[in-house]
Amino acid sequence: MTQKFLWGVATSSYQIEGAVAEDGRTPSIWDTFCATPGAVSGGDTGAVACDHYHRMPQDVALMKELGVDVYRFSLAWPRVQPDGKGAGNPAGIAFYDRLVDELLAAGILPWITLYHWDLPQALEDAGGWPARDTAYRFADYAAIAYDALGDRVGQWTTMNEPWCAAMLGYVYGEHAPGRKDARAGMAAIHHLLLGHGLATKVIRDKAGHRDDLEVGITLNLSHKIPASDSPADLAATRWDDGMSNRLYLDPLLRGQYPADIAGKLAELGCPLPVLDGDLELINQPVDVLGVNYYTSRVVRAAPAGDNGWPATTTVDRDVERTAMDWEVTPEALTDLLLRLERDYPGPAWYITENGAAYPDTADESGYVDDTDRERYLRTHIDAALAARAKGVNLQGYFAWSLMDNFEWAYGYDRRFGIVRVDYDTQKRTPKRSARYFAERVAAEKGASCSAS
Ligand code: PNW
Repeated sequence: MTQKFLWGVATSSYQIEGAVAEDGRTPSIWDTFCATPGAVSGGDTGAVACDHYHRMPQDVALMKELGVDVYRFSLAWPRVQPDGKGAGNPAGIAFYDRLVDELLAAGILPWITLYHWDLPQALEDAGGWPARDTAYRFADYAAIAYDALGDRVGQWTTMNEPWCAAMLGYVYGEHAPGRKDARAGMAAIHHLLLGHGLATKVIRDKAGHRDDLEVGITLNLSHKIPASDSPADLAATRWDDGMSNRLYLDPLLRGQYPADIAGKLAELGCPLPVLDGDLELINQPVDVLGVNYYTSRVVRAAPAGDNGWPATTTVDRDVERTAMDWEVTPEALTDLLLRLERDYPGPAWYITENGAAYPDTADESGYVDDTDRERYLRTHIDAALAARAKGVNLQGYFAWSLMDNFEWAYGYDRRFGIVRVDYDTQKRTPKRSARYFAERVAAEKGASCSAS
C-alpha cells in the first residue's frame, strides 16, 4: 500500500482577502504597517488584495479545476475575534464557515493556519509578541476558531513561520509591526512558540480522540551550506542554521532550545524568556511539521558587528534567481528533508509552501506563459519526491500560491501565483504553471492509485 500524499495550494488571509473593515473586522498590524509611509513598496495595502472575501466561491471553483486534494489558508484573527479579546465575531466567522462548506462540497480538504501574521493591532498596542500575555490571547483565539470550525476541519496549523514574524517583524523592521529591537525579537520567538504549545493543547483537549486530527506548525527552513571547511565558516554556518532552523526545531521536537544559540543570546543581552513548564508546553507531540521552502544559502564567516552578534555573508552561486533574487536550488530541498528526517524523526513532513516569483508578462487574454515557474515547480516537486523515495516521511506538497497576491513589503510587485490576478478587473487566469501543476497532480495521483 502506498502512503497517503496530499497535493494542495496555499494562501493567507491578509494576502488575498481584502474587505479589511467589513463584518466587524478590526485592524491588524499589517493594516497599520501598510499605512506607514515607505513601509511597503508602492504604498500598496491589503485593503482590497484579491477581493477573495467577495469572490471566494469562484476561487474554490478554480481549485477544483486544478484537481487539488487540499487547500491551506489562514484565518484573520481580527475577523474571528476583533481586537484579540472577548467572544468570537459571528459575522467574521461566517465567512470561514462558508469557505469550509464550499471546500467540502468541492471535495477539497480545508487546512487551517491560525496565524499568518495578521495580529490584531490592539494586541500589538498591548505589547505584541514580545509580551507573554499574547501567547495566552492566542490560545483563547484558537479555542474560538476550533469551536466554530472543528466539527468540519481536522487539519490545524498554529503558526506560519515564527522566524518571519519575530525576525522580520521585531528585529529587522521589514514586516509589521516594523520594530527593530533584538531583545524584543527574541522574546517574540519564545512567545510565538509558547502560543503554539498553548493552542495545540486547547485543540487537542477540545478534539478528544477524533482520529482525523492533525495539529502542527509551519516553519520556514533553509538549508545552510558552509562556504569552506574552515573552522570559521563551519561555525558561521552552525550559527546561521541555529538561528534559522534549530532555534525552532529543537524546542518543538526535542523539548529544549539549542544550548549554543540560547547561551549566545543570553550573553548578548537578548535572552529567551523561558519560564518553568514552557518547554513542556512547546514540546507537545506535533502530528505535522510544515516546511516552507524557497531557497538555500552558502554561508561564509564575517567579522562580528559592533553589537557583538556573530555575522555571516552569503556566497553567491552561479545559478538562476527568481524575482525575489532568491537562488533556485532544488537539490537543497532534498538535502534539507533528509536532514530533517535524520535529526528530527517523528512528525509527518509536509511542504506547506514552495513556489517562485517571476517577472510575468500576460497577453491580452491575461494568460502568462511562465515556463520559468513551471520549471521551478517541476524541479522542486522532483526534489521533494526524491527525498520521499529515500525514506523521508513526506506526506504532502502545497504550491505557493494559488494566485498572485499581496507579497508583504513588496506589495503587488512580486507575483507568486500559478493563477494570474489582474488587479484592475480581479480577473483570474490560470498560468501555464497552473496547467502543469494540475497535470502533474493528476499524473502522480494516477500513479499512486495503480501502485497501491
Ligand atoms: C513566506 N525571507 O514568507 C510566507 O509564508 C508567505 O506569506 C509569502 O508570500 C511567501 O513566503 C513568499 O515570500 C517569507 O525573507 C518571507 O526569508 C520572507 C522570507 C521567507 C519567507
